[in-house]
Amino acid sequence: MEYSTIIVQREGRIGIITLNRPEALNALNSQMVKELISALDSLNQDESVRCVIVTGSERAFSAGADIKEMVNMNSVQMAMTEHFFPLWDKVGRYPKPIVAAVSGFVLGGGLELAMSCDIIVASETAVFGQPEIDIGVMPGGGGTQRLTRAIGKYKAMEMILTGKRINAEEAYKFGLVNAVVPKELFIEEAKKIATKIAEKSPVAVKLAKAAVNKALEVGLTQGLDFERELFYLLFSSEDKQEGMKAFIEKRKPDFRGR
Ligand code: DAK
Repeated sequence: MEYSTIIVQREGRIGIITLNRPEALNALNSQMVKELISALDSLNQDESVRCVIVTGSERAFSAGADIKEMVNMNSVQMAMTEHFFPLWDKVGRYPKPIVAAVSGFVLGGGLELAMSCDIIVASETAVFGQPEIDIGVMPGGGGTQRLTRAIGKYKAMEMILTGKRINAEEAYKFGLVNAVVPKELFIEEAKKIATKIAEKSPVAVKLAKAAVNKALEVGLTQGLDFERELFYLLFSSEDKQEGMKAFIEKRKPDFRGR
């Protein structure tokens, strides 16, 4: 697929998707959503890619869904819109880890996209918000659920009901982001983390990610059962053999994803 609203690159074992609608602060329109889904599919199929970074520009990760595209849509048209739900679903259930590298505006659907990723690295200029209330709606891409799980009911309630934005430092304090770095470094920092993940066994990474996500969906007993099953499963991977042998032989493991 030819991309007009995103840029897709591969750097070693990392796939990098850059949102690229600077004139609209990377607002997510239907074209961008389609392209994101296609890019994620192709990076997932590419065995050489072990971790994905989703990023935007220094000024804006994304200012949310494209309001100009939604302004004349009624509820039936919105419900029939195929292009939004598949994106959250795709990112939320993506088998490979996704690091969001965010800077500037991270608002509405932009914040929901970042929160669907697994790790969030922020530039010191990042501002986070769910401002949908200001345009007469509410978060619809997972914001009420993911933000509440990330920062707790009271802070989430204030952000969602008043449209209050928080800065990167607050986001870090509240546990919404993994790291805050100078604006020149947010992509570099995300690459460092992605590179570390990409060196591990892709099988172990995939199952560990699934197990952590399970913790947000089920009770403790069911979560522990799920974890144990995946743990046993890893003992039939070649990567487990390689990892343990490499430790004993005092060398770096060569993980192949088998
Ligand atoms: N949509 C469309 N265009 C946008 C935009 C947006 N969300 N945000 C910014 N732009 C455009 C502006 O219209 C402007 O375009 P021109 O006027 O130059 O043509 C350009 O980007 C630059 O923006 P500003 O001139 O406003 O720049 P400022 O620095 O003054 O302000 C701002 C930046 C980010 C504070 C401001 O632009 C702003 O408040 N933007 C709107 C933020 C917002 O309300 N975001 C939430 C959108 S609603 C769904 C699931 C989820 C969603 C939808 C569906 N389903 C499951 C179906 C998500 C909904 C949302 O995200």
